[in-house]
Formats: sequence, structure tokens, C-alpha cells
Amino acid sequence: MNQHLLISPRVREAMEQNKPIIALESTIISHGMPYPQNVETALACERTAREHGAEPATIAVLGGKLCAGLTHEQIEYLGKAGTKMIKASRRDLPMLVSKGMDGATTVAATMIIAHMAGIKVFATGGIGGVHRGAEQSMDISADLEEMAMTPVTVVCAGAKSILDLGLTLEYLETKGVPVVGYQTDVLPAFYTNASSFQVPLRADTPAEIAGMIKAQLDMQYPGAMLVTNPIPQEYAMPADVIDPAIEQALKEAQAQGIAGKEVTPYLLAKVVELTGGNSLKANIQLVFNNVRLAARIAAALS
Ligand code: PSU
Ligand code: MN
Repeated sequence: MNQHLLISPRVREAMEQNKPIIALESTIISHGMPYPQNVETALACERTAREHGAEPATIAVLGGKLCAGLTHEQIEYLGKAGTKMIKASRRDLPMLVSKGMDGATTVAATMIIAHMAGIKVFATGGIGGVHRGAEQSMDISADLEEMAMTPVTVVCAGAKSILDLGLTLEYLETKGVPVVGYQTDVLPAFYTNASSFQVPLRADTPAEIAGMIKAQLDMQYPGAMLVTNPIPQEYAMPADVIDPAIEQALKEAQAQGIAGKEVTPYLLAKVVELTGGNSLKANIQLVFNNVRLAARIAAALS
């Protein structure tokens, strides 16, 4: 067991009983949603996982420990701190651990810690990807590199169009990451359940996805599987509402000279502001939907 890893008693017990476990990230709590909806959503995700037979392991770095499984108080702490918390991706882990610091983990860092803990399935909302204009900025999320090397299946709602969806798919193809559409042939676009891009693979049941994960793990070569799960129709946003908000957010980010790790949180918060909170409602529902699917996949795997 990694000396820096701290598995919570509940998660440890689930492991001992061979129960399905799913990882949940914490940057979505600190940087992905405003307080108090962030805390409410994180706690509701944990309840939803349990209702579907999976033990949730929400992941963060606290006091330099790589924590798999948090208490309600720890989730509240991350949510209240919000963007004052360090957004921790792969590159930040050595500093946080050596200095005994706190950080909310991105998809990439959550995958690393989930893998150390032996957790194979992870539910989130949206992943980082290739940003629009990346041919100039080189802004490509470390999440994509992580999927090329760490065997933890990520269930997301596709990529949102603050990113370049086409380039994100190309990048994942180059890196050899299987991208699966759950009950869909087209890549879901987070707030909407469809984009103009074909998804490379399709699966219609959790068991089918579990079968592919098992094959991937059996072959013991590095890398993850990315499952894209469309937002339920009743919660999807009209394209003529969300698209202009995203365009406006991108313009303002550029005008403000936002760069580096600030880009994604800035765009997420701007879109919420510009849609008068409606995008947040959609965001919360798609996360629940991903938790349900991840729990079913984890159950089929175990
Ligand atoms: N997309 C969302 N919500 C989020 C994130 C992305 O819709 O909360 C967060 C995730 O933690 C993801 C991170 O791993 O942003 C990606 O940041 P970057 O683009 O800086 O790699
Ligand atoms: Mn970036």
C-alpha cells in the first residue's frame, strides 16, 4: 500500500467485502460549482452511489494525504473553500504531499489516487480536453494524458463545447483511449445529449462496458476507457441558450487574459452566470446520471 494513501474506513470495509466502489473527484466540488450547491451535489452523489449498490470514494488531498473516501465535514470544507482550494492535477501531487497541504483533485489526479487504491471506475461530470485555439495556446488538459496511462474507467457526460470536441476526440484516438458512447452513436456534449461528432465505440448495457474494461485490464497495458453518457433529455439545455453563453464566456476569458489552470474554472463559472444558473441545474443532473451508470458498471465488474 502506498504510504501516502489514506483509505477511509467505509471504503476499506467495502473493499474487504468485495463491494463495487466508484471514485468521485473533488475539483468539481471546489472549482466546478458554487457553494452550497457543490456540497449538496457531492453528498447527493454519494447517496446515489449507495442507492445503486456502490460505495463512493470521493478523492482529495488533505494534509498531504491522498484520501480515498471523505467525511461529510471534509466535503463541506472543500466546498466552502471553493476556488481558494488548490486545484490539484498530476503535476501538483508531489508538492502537496511533501508539504502536507490540501488540494482538490482533477480528473487526472483522481485517477492516479483511485488507481493506487485499486478502484477501477470513476464518475464525474465533464473531463478536461483540447481547448479551442489549442493550436496556438497548446492548452490540452492533463486529463487526456492520464487516460493514456492510468487504468481507471471514467464516466462523463461527454465534453462541453468550451473545448474543441473534434480535436479532443482526435487526441484520444492518438493516445489509444477507447471512447465509448453509452446508448449513443454521437458524442454527447455535456449540456446537450448530442454533438455533430461520431463516438468511436458504442455500448448499450453496463455489462457490455464491464466486459470491455475487463478485457482491457486483463491485457495489462496502460490506459483508461472513457465512457460518455448523454444527459437525460428532460434536463438537456436548448442549444440556442447554451451555445451563445459558451461563446460569450470564451470571449470574456480571452479579453481577461485567463490562462493555465484558471481557464476551465473561469469558463464554468461564467457559463453558470450567463445562463442565470440554468446550466448548473443541468450540470448537477448529468453528474447524478453518471454516478448511476458508474455504479452499474462497477457492479457488473465485481
Ligand atoms: N469540466 C467540468 N467540470 C469540472 C471540470 C471540468 O464540466 O469541474 C474540472 C475537472 O476536475 C477536470 C478539470 O479534471 O476541470 C480540468 O481542468 P483543466 O482543463 O485545467 O485540465
Ligand atoms: Mn489547461
